[in-house]
Amino acid sequence: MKAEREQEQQRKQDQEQQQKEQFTEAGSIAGEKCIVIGSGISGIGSLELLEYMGAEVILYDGKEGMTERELCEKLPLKSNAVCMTGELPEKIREEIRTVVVSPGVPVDIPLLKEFQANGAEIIGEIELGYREEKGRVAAITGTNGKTTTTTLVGEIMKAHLGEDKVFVVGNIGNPYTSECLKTTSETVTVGEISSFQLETISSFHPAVSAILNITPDHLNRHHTMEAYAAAKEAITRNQTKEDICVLNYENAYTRAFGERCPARVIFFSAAKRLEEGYFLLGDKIVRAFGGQEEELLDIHEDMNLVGMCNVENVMAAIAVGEGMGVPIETILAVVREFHAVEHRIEFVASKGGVDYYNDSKGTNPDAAIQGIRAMSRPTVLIGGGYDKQSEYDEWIENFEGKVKWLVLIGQTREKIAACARKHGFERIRFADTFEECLELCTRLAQSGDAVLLSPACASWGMFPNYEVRGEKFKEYVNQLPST
Ligand code: UMA
Repeated sequence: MKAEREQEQQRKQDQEQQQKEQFTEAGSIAGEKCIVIGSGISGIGSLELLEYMGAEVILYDGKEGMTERELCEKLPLKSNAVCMTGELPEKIREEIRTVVVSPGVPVDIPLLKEFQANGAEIIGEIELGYREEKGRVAAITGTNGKTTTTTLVGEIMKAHLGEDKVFVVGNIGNPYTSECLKTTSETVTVGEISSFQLETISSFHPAVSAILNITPDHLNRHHTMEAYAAAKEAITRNQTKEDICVLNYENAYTRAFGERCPARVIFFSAAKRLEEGYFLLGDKIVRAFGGQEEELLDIHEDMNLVGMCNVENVMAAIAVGEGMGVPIETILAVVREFHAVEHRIEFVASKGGVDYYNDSKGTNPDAAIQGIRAMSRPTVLIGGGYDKQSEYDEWIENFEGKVKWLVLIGQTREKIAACARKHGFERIRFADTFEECLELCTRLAQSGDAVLLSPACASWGMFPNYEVRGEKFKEYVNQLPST
């Protein structure tokens, strides 16, 4: 059994090395024709790295109506890349050997299938960055909590190694390809890795991974929960028992995955006293190992974050930190100082006795459930946005008399309203613009209430991303009179 495991481990290491060498060996990518699909931040990061490595790069964007000229305007100053939009010439579709695809591009589109059929390798920006990685990697995925946990792990690693030895990359908004060349054998990269990004990895191999939870999201892209869960589980694909995977015991998917996870599993639980792992007991976060229990933190006295979701994020971050070899005292000191990540149940201001919270990152029903659960006052809730084909029943069931008014915006507003009415919730208002919505919330809220932007939907369609939506909310709140 042990010999088999060692063999398997060796096989994975050899494969990984081979894939890395394909890129780093002198001349392997130099002069090769590559195509980067998508001209967002991952596309531009990939393009810069490929050009640095000597590849001939085509930048392609499939956005309808985009001209080659518009695309060229996105090129970095020193780039020699060729820009292409619309139908690609057959010659290009046949001769390209490496395709670097942006996370927002579905992997099953005909263009990618054709490249694949012609023998090209399809990789994502994370895989491309990882092939130049020289240090250790901690990688965090999950439907919700990724950004908070990744940021906290980043802070923990910086406290341990120093600011300049840690890179925080990935879905958090910082492309891996922009940092990977700075890595050394002494650095650590902490990655927030989305399911989209995990669909296009092959050799990516974190020393410590975490899957915080898996609940319905992005089903328009992954089609089934099984496919979505499989994408998340791929974070452990190249891990062995020498590595660690941190999993949530209270999530059915991640608990079941613990049985077949290739890495050593460390569980955390907000509900159950575990024999081994991290768990919540009363108000204390406790660590149990080797038959010994140790109280680590009081969730009220030692944490500045609100909501049970954040207790889970903190437990996961402690587990990842310890897995990466950081002393517990360092970890706990960082947790005590850590404040909410922007746009995640972020307290903005109190105006006229009303507390305003920005949870713009509540982009799916499960994340928004955490938002509403964290409120302790009657709440005017802002919901709605881009349709990811989510179901809203569970979110609405969690209103539990706390939501006074639901103000709806965006593409999903009718669907959410219908669902709310089905659950007997009638206090619904519609707004056509975000400005109208914000003014309406201020009129509906009374002193002692909260206004919460936690829309259960992505921002696309009304905003370029959830950050802009959150910024607009904060700008509006900050200009309100204090009394
Ligand atoms: N495009 C095509 N063809 C398509 C779809 C898109 O050419 O079929 C083009 C678009 O026209 C556009 C470009 O692709 O020019 C956009 O690429 P992208 O959507 O991958 O955006 P990036 O700017 O590269 O940002 C991506 C992540 N975006 C998505 O996954 C949608 C960012 O996560 C991430 O921060 C960034 O890479 C760096 O890693 C954002 C996100 O919304 C925050 N993530 C989702 C989430 O958190 O729920 C997964």
